[in-house]
Amino acid sequence: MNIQYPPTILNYMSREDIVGHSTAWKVSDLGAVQYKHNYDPSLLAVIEEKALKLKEEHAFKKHLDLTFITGADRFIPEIKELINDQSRLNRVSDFAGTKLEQYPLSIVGTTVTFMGPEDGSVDWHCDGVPLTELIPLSISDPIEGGHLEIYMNNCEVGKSQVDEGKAISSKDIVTLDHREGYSTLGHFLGVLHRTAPIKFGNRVTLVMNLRSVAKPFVDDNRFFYLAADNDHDESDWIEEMIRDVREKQLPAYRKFEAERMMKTKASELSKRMS
Ligand SMILES: O=C(O)CCC(=O)C(=O)O
Ligand SMILES: [Fe+2]
Repeated sequence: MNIQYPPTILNYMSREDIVGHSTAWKVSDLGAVQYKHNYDPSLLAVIEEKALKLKEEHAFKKHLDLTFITGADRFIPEIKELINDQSRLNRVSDFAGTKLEQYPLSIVGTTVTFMGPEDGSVDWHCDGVPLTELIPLSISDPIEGGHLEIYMNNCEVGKSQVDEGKAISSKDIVTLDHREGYSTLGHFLGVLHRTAPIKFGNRVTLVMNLRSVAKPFVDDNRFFYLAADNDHDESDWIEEMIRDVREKQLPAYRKFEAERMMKTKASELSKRMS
């Protein structure tokens, strides 16, 4: 693959720029970054072509007014090329300032979303996954709507407003226009966002989800998100989750805690000695 460094950055926002205050439940200080990617256009075209063929049978619209194929790499093996692209992982990790890995749960590791007047877009939500890379596969020209809207305040404040049927004021929103050839990497855990409803046109997007290698336990995929958004046999995805907790999340958490305690003890000792 043809690696382009440094990538052209269209937009960059820190997490604090977006939320307006520091947060504790996070894996990175990145908010969102939109940059020119270097993925093979013919690979993306094949992924889109296959996704459109699969749409009828495998895309569904359930939660949040979004039509999408969950666990898209189960049906479109070409997506695995991007999952396994080490230069991609290095780049997103550089942006996040911490090592990232592919999100492991097969139902939400990768998705393909279809947005338009009939397909819907995606309503206000905070992501369950820690980070997401949005790779536009096609954006119609013209398109009316379909840009990303990010709420610039605490997620709970905005979400409760939405749930009470109140509109989010435009002065509290920052927008980001998707562009073909440009990825958006968002750390949208605890960050309220949506796609502006599409009045005309459509967009197809490959969504590749990520998490922190050091802190895989920082995750907001609550049971109802996973239950709402998947077509797997229940015992399979629950088993997959249990396995991940046992084999990855818990050991990482124990290691993190042990290191934190060592650091606390070392700093107490150095205070006592000085
Ligand atoms: O494609 C977009 O503009 C946002 C999609 C999104 O928020 C999501 O898939 O969780
Ligand atoms: Fe999202």
